[in-house]
Amino acid sequence: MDLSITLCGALLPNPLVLASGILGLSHEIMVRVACAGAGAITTKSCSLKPRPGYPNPTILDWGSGLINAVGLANPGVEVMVEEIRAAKQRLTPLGVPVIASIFAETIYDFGTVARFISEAEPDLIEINISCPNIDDRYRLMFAADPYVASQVTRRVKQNTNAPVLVKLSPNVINLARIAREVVDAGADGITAINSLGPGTVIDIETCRPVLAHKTGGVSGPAIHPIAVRCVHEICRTVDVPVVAIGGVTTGQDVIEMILAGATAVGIGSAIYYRGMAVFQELDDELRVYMERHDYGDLEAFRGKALTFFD
Ligand code: RRO
Repeated sequence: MDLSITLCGALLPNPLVLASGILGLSHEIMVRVACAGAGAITTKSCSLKPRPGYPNPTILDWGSGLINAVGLANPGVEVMVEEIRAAKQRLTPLGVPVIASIFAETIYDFGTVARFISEAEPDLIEINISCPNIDDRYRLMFAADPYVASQVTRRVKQNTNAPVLVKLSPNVINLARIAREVVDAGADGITAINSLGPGTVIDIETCRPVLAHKTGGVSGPAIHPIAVRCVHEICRTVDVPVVAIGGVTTGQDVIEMILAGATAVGIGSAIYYRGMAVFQELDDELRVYMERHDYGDLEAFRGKALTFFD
């Protein structure tokens, strides 16, 4: 049985990708995740300059999922270039690609970060235009506006030869149009979704919001059905590979994403719930399903649910 996939020219041994923001800052941890069975590793989003992020608490298990306001904490692109170089040295022989996630505060800076990070020769670049934790309440996410999202995509494409994934947000009313615009602007693939919200959790004893930043992005099992709907909407609209993320915790969740048309599936909060062994366990769960249905590879059932939404 063959679980390998090709994602925008990169060969992955299996479709289970470490999602951005989870464990992906140092090369040692990236190697650990790859050795645990991930098919590709996405780094935490990095920006032009280092960012300290928001004060603690930055993440909370609220019962049916997680909520976070990490605040794009990262050591800056210069340090991440070195981390990715070191990670690639170890991961390329294992056949596990590295996806460099980048973020910037302006359309122009997205191009600059893309140019710098390309020096590390990541297998793919993921453009994070969908973080729900941006500080200024009057500034929209780049992912909220089809024109702005396409301009960011164009700028990054002009500054790198690596294939580019654009990470979209569920917190929009025109997801299909945004997907179409970024693909028309040159996106080689789409990652969907970033966390939902922002939301908030209030401590009923102190009457205060629990997160220091007060609001944060919601992830985990509670958002999974929303993620599946977003992935299906994107897959029926555009003809590029989609990395599906959002509350994927079980083998059933992985299969749902592939039936909705996903090429690869991102794993994030499931590491918190099931530990690092989750990659191997999901791989096993996927194989059991494929054996039961007599599928030899993922292509045999990818997008099989799409026609039922017509
Ligand atoms: O760092 C964060 O607070 C963060 C980011 Br960059 C993102 O893309 N999504 C999220 O839920 N948190």
